[in-house]
Amino acid sequence: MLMRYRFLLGLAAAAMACIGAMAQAPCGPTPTENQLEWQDMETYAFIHYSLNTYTDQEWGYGDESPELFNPSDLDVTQLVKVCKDSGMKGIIFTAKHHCGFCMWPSAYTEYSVKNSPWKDGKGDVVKELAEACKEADMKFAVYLSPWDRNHPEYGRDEYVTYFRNQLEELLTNYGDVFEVWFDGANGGDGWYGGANEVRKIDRTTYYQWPETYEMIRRLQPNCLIWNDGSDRGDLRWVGTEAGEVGATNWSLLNKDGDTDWGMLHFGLENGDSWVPGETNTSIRPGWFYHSTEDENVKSLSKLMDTYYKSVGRNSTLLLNFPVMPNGRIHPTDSVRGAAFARMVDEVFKTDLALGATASAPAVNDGDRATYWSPADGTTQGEVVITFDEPKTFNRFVAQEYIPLGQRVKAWELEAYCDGEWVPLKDALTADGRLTTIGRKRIVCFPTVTAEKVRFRVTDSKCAPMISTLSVYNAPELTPDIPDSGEKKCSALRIFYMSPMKMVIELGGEKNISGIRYLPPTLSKEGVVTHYSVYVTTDWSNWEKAASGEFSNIVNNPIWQTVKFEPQHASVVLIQADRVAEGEHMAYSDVEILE
Ligand code: FUL
Repeated sequence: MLMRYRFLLGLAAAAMACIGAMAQAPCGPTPTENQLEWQDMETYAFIHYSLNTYTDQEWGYGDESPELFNPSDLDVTQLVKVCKDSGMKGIIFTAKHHCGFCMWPSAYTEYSVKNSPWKDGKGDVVKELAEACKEADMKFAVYLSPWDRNHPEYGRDEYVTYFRNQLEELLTNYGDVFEVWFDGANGGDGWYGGANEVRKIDRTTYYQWPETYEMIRRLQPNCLIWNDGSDRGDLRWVGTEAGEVGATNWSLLNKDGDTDWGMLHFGLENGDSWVPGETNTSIRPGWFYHSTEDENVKSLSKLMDTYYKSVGRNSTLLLNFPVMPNGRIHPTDSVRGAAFARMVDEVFKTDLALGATASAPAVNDGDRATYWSPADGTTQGEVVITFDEPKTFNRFVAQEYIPLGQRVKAWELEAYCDGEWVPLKDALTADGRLTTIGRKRIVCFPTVTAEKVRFRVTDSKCAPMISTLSVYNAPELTPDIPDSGEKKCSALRIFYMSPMKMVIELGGEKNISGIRYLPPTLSKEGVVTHYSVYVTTDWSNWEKAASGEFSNIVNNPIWQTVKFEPQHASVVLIQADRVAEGEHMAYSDVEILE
């Protein structure tokens, strides 16, 4: 494995530098070649596109008609170009989301593009996209939802066979697949062939993952398995869809046993398996396209923050671009994506350490396969980089030689300015402390001008192995905070709250067209998953304005917008038909849309 890695980088073993005999042994679990190659992609895209795009939902129930799928202008080359121009190295496509609708003409179901008017049922989005990716030299991967709200047999063994057959189609007919994404969501209820019921499964046993994994390895030996369930795949979820992993991030987990939130978010220092974290988030609040979110595309500074908190924290960034009903990515998203890619290039254009003198030349020779390790094999040590003349900078990058394991537990960074060493702290964490490194750790701090920079490992599991230390000066970014664009009622008055109801007085009669709900973000307690909205002008005749599900609100606790036919009202009642946990509804904020 190590040899192959060196080979991939086009290096001879003789190029290794500063290796003590002891330091060459692996330290705990090590990555596979596939995992190493995958992490080197750094940024790749998700594309969420399905029937939800046509129903303005985040999760389909499974009974939506295939006839809804009829894009007027689907152009997969535009999708691929937008992703590529945004710096993405590949695309993971929602071949099947929870609604069960297949974006390819699967031989095993009628619920697919073959029964849609698009291309008279002769189209295959998966095929077109896979081919366009190949053409553009982008990697291709699939998201196949294990939860299927359409399938009549969901919850029984027959469905597991169906799921595997579908996976076999996807891994056989569409060329190389770099990753398979098995979303863990399972809200329980669904259409299920007309049964309209709640079906709970035991995630630890139902899908019989070991057999499925065997098939994947056989059909696509280079494919990585993403699974947030108890059957450990090759990659892990980082416990949030907000776009950040812990500043301390071990690429390790235990092979067996439950994974709690902390293990997902920070990894496990002494885990027995190499399971690196993949940070997934959307360029918009939701995963699917909603025109109401056109003004809420992430700002450039937010995207950069996300980059530092994913790629810069020993993870990768899986950034989602939703497709509009016409079959294209919205121009705001593509412009923002391209600005993001340009900014990443700009920030990391000139490595100021490259021309400097390092006390261990392996760290700034531009070669990731050479590394510095303390000569005596101890778990502490330092490297000083001296510039020819004082340099101005605000970013520092450290990389471990991970083919032999992740080692560093704590380190410090200092700049030598005006005759003294000043500590440089991580500005993106509360305490500024520097802990793990892994494949890449980026530290952001206020701009300094210094003659030298000192990197000091203070604690490590085994002798540290540092392949690269780099220094950059990022241009200043002015944060652009997007406006939601909606006109909102001011002077909201929550008149009354009972455990599952909230009554809001509008302070006079108004025409209202919707509500917005921001759930509590730190706990599932009281998060409304199913709602009804009623309005009245006289407190006695109540009209139902809307009801439905806030799909995926638990994992992605963002503003939820409910639009309805304009209603004349002086009082609005929001009822929680179901909450994720507990017996009371809770909220961070509520707005009424005029
Ligand atoms: C979640 C799903 O429920 C969302 O709809 C989305 O696909 C996201 C990437 O994963 O768990």
